[in-house]
Amino acid sequence: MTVAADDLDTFMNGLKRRNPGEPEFHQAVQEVAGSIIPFIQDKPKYIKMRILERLAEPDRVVAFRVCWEDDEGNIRVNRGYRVQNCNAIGPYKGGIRFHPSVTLSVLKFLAFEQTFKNSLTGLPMGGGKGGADFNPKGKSDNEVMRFCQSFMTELHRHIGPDTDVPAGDIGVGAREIGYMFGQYKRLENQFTGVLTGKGMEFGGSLIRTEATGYGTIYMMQDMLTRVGDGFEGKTCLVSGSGNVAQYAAEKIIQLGGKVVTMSDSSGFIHVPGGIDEEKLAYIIDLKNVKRGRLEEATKQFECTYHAGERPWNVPCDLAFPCATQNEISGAEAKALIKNGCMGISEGANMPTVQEGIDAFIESKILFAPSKAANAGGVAVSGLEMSQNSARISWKEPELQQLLRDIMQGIHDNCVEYGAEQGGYVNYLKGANIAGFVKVADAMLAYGVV
Ligand code: NDP
Ligand code: 2IT
Repeated sequence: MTVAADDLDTFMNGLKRRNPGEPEFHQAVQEVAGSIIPFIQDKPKYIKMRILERLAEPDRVVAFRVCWEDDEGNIRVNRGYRVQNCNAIGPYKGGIRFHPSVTLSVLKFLAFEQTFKNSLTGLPMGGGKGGADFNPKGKSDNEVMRFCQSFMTELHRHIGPDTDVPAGDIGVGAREIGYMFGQYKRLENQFTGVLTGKGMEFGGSLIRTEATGYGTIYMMQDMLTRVGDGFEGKTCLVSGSGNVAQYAAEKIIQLGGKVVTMSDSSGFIHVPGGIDEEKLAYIIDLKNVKRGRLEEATKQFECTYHAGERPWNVPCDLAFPCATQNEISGAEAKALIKNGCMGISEGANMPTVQEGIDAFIESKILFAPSKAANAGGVAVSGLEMSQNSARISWKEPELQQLLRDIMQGIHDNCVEYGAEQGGYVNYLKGANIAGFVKVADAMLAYGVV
């Protein structure tokens, strides 16, 4: 074994011992440590100051009870969290997830990843993530409102515009941000930019809604351009049908690609002729307004529905996982490669298991890892924070250009740190190292804190 591989084993054994029963957190740290440990071998300042060990221990974890009353008068109890991973380069920043699968392990993985992602944007934001094991599906608006208010009644004392600025994630969209912002404002008697993803009437930013999905596609566009290719005529798989998937699909269509799948947690639709703007508008209305199931699309337009399945066995040129973590298994990654897929850009956080990532990198196809590919969302959140601080609103063309430039910057940064002999770019390595260096150097400046 090389020194680096030996060190990785020792490091991971210690991490697993200190954090038992947290498989998603172990997975996320291992993926980053696999790039960082070889990188710091000849940089004793990072080793001596235990930078990686410190980054893998959150600054703070808050866990709390969230009680609320449902429409039948039953008292319900959920668990809420905020994981504040690292504020070395700015206030903690990251989304809030409401989903029954939320655990401390999931939020620790997300807060850890967010630290590197936010650094990559070039904006002054630290890493955090929060959420609850609350299931918004099937709940009335009033139930969601009561839950959000109760959640914020505890969370408000841990956040603030210069302390920690949450936003949306799975199960948290414009409706939930509105309810939480209203409760924060009421409790603190302050109108500040404490959340991002707000409505336009109360300090939101244009294109925040579109930013994550668009950014994921821009990342692929930049990878394709680098190898002299483009989106025109490419068959694309998209998973998910929520915020990120919707705008990833929209941008693919605008760039001349063909989106042949979308999915939700029950199954996927296959549309061999492609999802056009009209079909996408139907899907957006179905998911955002009617809060229905994707299967209903079979009644609206020609498509096949595959219950309980994921789209990765459908032949394609490009794939965009935009639903959730670990949604591409090792076998599915290999099926994608075998069927001719030439590129993956991850809209969701950690959608590919480690075996799948290894297969993508080994086969040398284009692979943009989530912390680079989906950073457009938090980047525009950072721009929302700037606008709130200055009490101004930028216009759409300006914001579109800023998002485009930030994604290009992330791409180029990954190339700088991830270029290997023979012209192949390991974007995973590039993203991990580029994200690490800025945070690590700030931590060195602070000494032992
Ligand atoms: P939404 O809640 O808007 O949509 C989530 C989509 O994924 C839905 O189609 C949902 O299906 C599906 N999904 C959720 N959980 C599962 C699961 N366990 N198995 C299968 N499908 C599932 O969330 P977003 O679009 O905001 O987030 C999607 C991903 O993108 C997440 O990984 C998130 O962390 C990441 N992300 C989001 C950003 C943002 O700005 N919103 C920024 C960066 C990353 P169903 O309708 O059945 O629930
Ligand atoms: O995973 C993510 O980057 C997000 N959910 C968005 C975070 C944010 O603060 O906009």
